[in-house]
Amino acid sequence: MSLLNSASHRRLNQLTGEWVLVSPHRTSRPWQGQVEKVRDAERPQYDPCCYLCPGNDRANGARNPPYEGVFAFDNDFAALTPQAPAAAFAQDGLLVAESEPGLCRVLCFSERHDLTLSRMTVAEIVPVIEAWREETMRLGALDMINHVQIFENRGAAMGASNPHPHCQIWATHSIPNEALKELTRQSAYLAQHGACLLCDYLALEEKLAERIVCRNDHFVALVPFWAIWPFETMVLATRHVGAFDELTGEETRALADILRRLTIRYDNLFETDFPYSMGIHQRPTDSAPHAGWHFHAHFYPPLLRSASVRKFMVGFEMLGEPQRDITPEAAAARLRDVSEIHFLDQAAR
Ligand code: H2U
Ligand code: ZN
Repeated sequence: MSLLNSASHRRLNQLTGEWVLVSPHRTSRPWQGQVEKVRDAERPQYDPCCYLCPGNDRANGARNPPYEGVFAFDNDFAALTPQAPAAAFAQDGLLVAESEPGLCRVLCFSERHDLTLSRMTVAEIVPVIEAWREETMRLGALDMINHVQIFENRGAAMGASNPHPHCQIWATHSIPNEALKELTRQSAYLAQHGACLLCDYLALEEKLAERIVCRNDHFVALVPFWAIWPFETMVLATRHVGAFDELTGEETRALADILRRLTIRYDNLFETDFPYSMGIHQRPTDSAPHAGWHFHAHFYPPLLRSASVRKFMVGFEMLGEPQRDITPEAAAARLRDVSEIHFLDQAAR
């Protein structure tokens, strides 16, 4: 028994500098809650009431074209507006605000209402990644934009308003909190060690092989040593790249492959449409070199024990710091153990 699998301990998140409390001994406590499998209703390929399906009207009156494949548009209810006046507000040094111009986009992955990344082929996911690259480059080139955040909320449990496969893109003037923490830590590591934090971390994880879920020639999916959510994962490029514009065609296909395989494993874990918030962290677009930035994605899924039992970030987590019971090593083993053939395809066999 080592510290890491027996007694309460804290682990340092090297990317953010924040700690997570791990309580491996609690996984043996009794559980009398629900454990049933829960599946969303079968979805049609086209839903006449869906505001993201081709040819349908959106909530503000615009109409989607009869698109096939990917389709991007300006969010009709954008959280950021480009016209925000350049102004700052401060009162007695305590009430501080600043303007935040930006743009919000919505990107549909497919015309098919019933698909998810886990049900799409590599050939179908590649255009999604190409659209992520184009959106990043176009938005990032704007003077007012210094950071582009791509994220997908999947499932009602994570606040997705619509099951049609889509993500959001928020381009902001400022570098938001999470990216700024990672930027600070990665830059400091480079200055101190003359090497990339995530290159070094990945090399260590590959040597230990304990937290790796799956990999291909260009990407690795692993449960980070400092994961907060029970089945949290990170997808890391094996080469030191900072953003989409540096990915080769082969790396783009490899990213599509790893996203597909990881999301299949997630769906298979509890035989459900596995909810998560997922996002890509790439180098800020403020035109500084940010040589320490290493391209990666995070998956934050809320589920803990079954399709219906989720983890809540409440109590100590809200007032103290995040806490987990199942260790990252045990979570990685669970994800490694499930098949890469989607359970719906297994049933069809
Ligand atoms: P989420 O499922 O992650 O909420 O993303 C859907 C986005 O789509 C959401 O931000 C936008 C919402 O503002 N939207 C439109 O832009 N037009 C619509 O007609 C409905 C929803
Ligand atoms: Zn739809």
